[in-house]
Amino acid sequence: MLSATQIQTYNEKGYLLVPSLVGSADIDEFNEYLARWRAEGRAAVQGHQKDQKWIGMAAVPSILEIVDELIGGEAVLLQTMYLSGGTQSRLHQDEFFFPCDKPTIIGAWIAMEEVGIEQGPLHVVEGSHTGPLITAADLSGRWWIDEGVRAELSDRTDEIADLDRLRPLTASKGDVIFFNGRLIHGGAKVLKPGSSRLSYVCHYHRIDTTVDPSNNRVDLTPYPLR
Ligand SMILES: O=C(O)CCC(=O)C(=O)O
Repeated sequence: MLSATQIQTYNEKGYLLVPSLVGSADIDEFNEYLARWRAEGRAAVQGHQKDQKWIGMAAVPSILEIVDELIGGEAVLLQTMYLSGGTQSRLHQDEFFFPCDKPTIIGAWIAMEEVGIEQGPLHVVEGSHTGPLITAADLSGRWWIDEGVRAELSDRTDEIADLDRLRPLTASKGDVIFFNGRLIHGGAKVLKPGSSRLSYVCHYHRIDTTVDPSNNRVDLTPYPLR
């Protein structure tokens, strides 16, 4: 259970790092499993739709309990990604990709090893979840078909982001960063090219929420975890 201060931090800043939620041995086992997965050339996204290990890590009780608490009800799993290096992805809001009828999207970013500043950690614009949301209607086409539209999304996001509040979130192995689906975030610059940066990112929403799948190229069928 979270403390009142932790809940207040999440509500005000749009994110919360909770230390040591996943045990080191469980992480090592998952990393080894994913190393084999990737060696077989399998895509490291949406693995939970076909694989029990992916589901197990997304449903670690200590994580799920906090997700439920922060979104105010039972969570279902929407999207998963295993990242092996810094993404340097431009600033964005996850709710752009997962438009929903209730703003209950939440990410859980699990540090699968020590992640320092050189590896290009997750970075977030503190408090930006309370600002405007960019939607597909603001853009001139489909982001996954046209690179130019993706750039347009990033440019618009840069315009609304208060970069004075951009925070790199370094983390220790087993820490989990929970972040609001409207929070502006991305991958910080990798200062040591080629360095490993293992993380497993799960996106959930509350069970009573409907996500419009038409703004995404992957299957977004919600996966019940209980
Ligand atoms: O880990 C990162 O670098 C970015 C992750 C991200 O954009 C996300 O989880 O939505």
